[in-house]
Amino acid sequence: MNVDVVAAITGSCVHYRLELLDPYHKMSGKEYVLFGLGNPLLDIQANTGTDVLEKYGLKANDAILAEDKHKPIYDELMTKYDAKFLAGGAAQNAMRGAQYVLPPKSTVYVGCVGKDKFAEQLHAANEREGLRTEYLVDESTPTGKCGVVITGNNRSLVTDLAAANNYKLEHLKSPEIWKLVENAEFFYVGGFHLTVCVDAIKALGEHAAETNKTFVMNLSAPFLCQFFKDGMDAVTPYWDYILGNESEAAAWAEAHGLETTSVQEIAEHIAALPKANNKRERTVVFTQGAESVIVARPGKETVVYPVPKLSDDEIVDTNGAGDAFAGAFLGMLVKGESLETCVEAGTWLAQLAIKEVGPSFPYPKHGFMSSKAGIVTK
Ligand code: 26A
Ligand code: 26A
Repeated sequence: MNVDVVAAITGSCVHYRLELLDPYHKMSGKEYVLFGLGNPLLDIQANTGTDVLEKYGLKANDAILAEDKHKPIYDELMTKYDAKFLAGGAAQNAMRGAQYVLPPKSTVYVGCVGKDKFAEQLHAANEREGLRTEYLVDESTPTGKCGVVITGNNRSLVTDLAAANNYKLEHLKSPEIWKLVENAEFFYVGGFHLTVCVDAIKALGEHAAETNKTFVMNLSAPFLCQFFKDGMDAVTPYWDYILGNESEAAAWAEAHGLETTSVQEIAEHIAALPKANNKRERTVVFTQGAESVIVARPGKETVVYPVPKLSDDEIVDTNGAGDAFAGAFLGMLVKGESLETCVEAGTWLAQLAIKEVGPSFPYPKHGFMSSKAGIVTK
């Protein structure tokens, strides 16, 4: 049957028909519509016993910057635990995730790497998955790395930023890169970048607010709310969407003297904070691992989205689950889908990533089938 006839019969198929004719109809096929900024890192990931956590004083589920006492962990993971080398960096993972659900040439990512084999591996992963890479290259510093200690369903991240720490506003403002910024309609910045270059985050936030584009950030890790609070507060007015998880929400509340541990109340509080661009309301999205996803918007009732159960034997590891959620959420946002579909796709891709080793997605690609709107990606 002709798709137009199907559409005429049932209104719910109108959406499906548009997707078939032009899967990118809401952005009219514009290229590189989503621009990302973050810390490009190579993950050195191994399954270990809890003894490694104890030895290095790590929590089972956390992300920290490596101090000198942590530095031997990378060699230890490689020599004692048969570690795998995987493309990582939280925002970079999310951008690959967004590209997973978007048409080719939708995403572009910047950050700083060295001139070495690790950088080549990151570049190759991005190219394979269709994420355009525009790295600043610091030839005198090695590419950053993240030790990923997997114990059961937990992951502990220990990061030596190295070159990733040397990202500069000048790179973002260079004519070639700024042209990409001006072309983009959506921006995604990892909260982790607050440790590197707040000025670059501000420049993107200001541009988005002035031109009424969409600016999305992720809280990324509890320590950022604690130790990088000033930088975070300085960019908070730019947040159109802020993503995070339950432990980051709790850390935000503690750092801001909020006397509640309710993830919903914290989300509602953040949603109501002042904004730079009042043409867009803020949306706060907090994931909670296996528990429901909480979405708050000012003046609206908070929505709680259930998360399908995963059995233990389906879980390979949870490294990159939150990034995958952010990635598909962003992808659907770019496609102009409803908030409900954004959350549903986020959950779907997070659970696909959980079934892969590290922050990776299955290939050949799986298509996302929204429960409400028919097939959204192929
Ligand atoms: C500044 N820090 C600590 C970091 C990171 C980071 N990405 C950027 N900056 N610490 C860990 N990651 C990445 O988080 C992903 C999982 O969400 C890891 O590389 C890992 O792939
Ligand atoms: C750890 N367990 C049992 C989990 C999950 C999970 N979904 C089911 N079981 N841990 C994480 N997720 C998914 O990843 C997103 C980001 O953490 C959820 O969809 C969660 O919102």
